[in-house]
Amino acid sequence: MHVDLDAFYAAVEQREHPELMGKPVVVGADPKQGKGRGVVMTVSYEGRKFGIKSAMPISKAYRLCPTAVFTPPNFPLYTAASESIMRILRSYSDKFEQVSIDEAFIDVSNKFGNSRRGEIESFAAAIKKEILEKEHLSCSIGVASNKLVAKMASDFKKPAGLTIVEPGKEKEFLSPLPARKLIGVGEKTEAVLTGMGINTIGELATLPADFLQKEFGKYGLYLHEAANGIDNSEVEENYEIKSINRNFTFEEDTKDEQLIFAAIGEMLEDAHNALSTNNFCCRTVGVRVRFEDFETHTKEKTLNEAITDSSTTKSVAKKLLQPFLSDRRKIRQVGIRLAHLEEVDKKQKMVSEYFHQ
Ligand code: TTP
Ligand code: MG
Repeated sequence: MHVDLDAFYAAVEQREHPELMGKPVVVGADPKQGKGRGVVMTVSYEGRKFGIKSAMPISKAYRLCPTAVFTPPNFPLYTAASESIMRILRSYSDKFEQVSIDEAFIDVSNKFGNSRRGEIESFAAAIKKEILEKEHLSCSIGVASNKLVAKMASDFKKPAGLTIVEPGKEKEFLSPLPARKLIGVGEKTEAVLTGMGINTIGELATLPADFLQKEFGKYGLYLHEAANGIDNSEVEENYEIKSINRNFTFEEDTKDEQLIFAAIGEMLEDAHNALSTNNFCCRTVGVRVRFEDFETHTKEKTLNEAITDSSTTKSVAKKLLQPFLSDRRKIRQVGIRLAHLEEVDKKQKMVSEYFHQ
């Protein structure tokens, strides 16, 4: 199963600023009345109707729809949303692989038989519902017998789509799609293929493997297998820990500072436990506050020295929280983040291991 969020950055902006709902929203560089440089990172589905696309010059996007809302990216917000979504997805399977900020594979092969369409549909619906309820974001899901086809399937019907490719139907599904849609086929390959009279994945699939290998080398073999719907790669967990995050939603929205600090303190203790079991320390402490109206803010501080104790992170977190506590709104959810993780003094560890042999 491949899950990909819909118009991710733009959807987060719409969520944070409800007045942008239903409008063309372009996330990227400042268009400066059409004279700006830089590119479009993404655009809401409302903006796609005007022909605006990711990676397009921002000046062109402005020409296509000058009345669109143009906004610069707010990465901490996207990262926070991504992290909670990934935590949700991870809970649906033991085998999980995050591919980018807004997409992941989950291996569900042990959960269903071959043709339990109804079960798969309700499983996918449960995932969508949880992401919608907890994060107010929509995603598209593709299900297939392998990762490649699942990823192609999640892209097939967007936004909010669900596409199930039954085992044995992989080639049939891919065949009519344009060759450019195949994962790994970029503009250059597309041009070469067009030159050969190849426009669809189905046409590409008919070219012999050795011919493609001669033309493109090892990548040619990949093209042959991919076009034929073959992919034997496993869903692999990326074990590298980049940060530790915890969130807590209050039973009732609150302004009670003691309650808020207690929640933060508990999460920091928990995060420090996770750190010390892995013999890690951190340099960045972050807090995340979601107000009753769902507006979400993050604040971080990076220190020069490694932090190993929770009393330091607690006092940093307390300071970071102050401006949010004076807001007139109640708080719905608080979160913490420890990042810039480093292994605790490697040398020290080696010495102590040596003496304990
Ligand atoms: P995508 O999943 O490719 O795009 P998307 O989520 O905006 O839209 P879709 O509904 O088609 O999935 O990328 C995820 C995010 O990555 C996107 O919101 C912004 C960012 N991004 C860039 O910054 N530059 C790019 O060229 C692309 C393609 C994406
Ligand atoms: Mg996406």
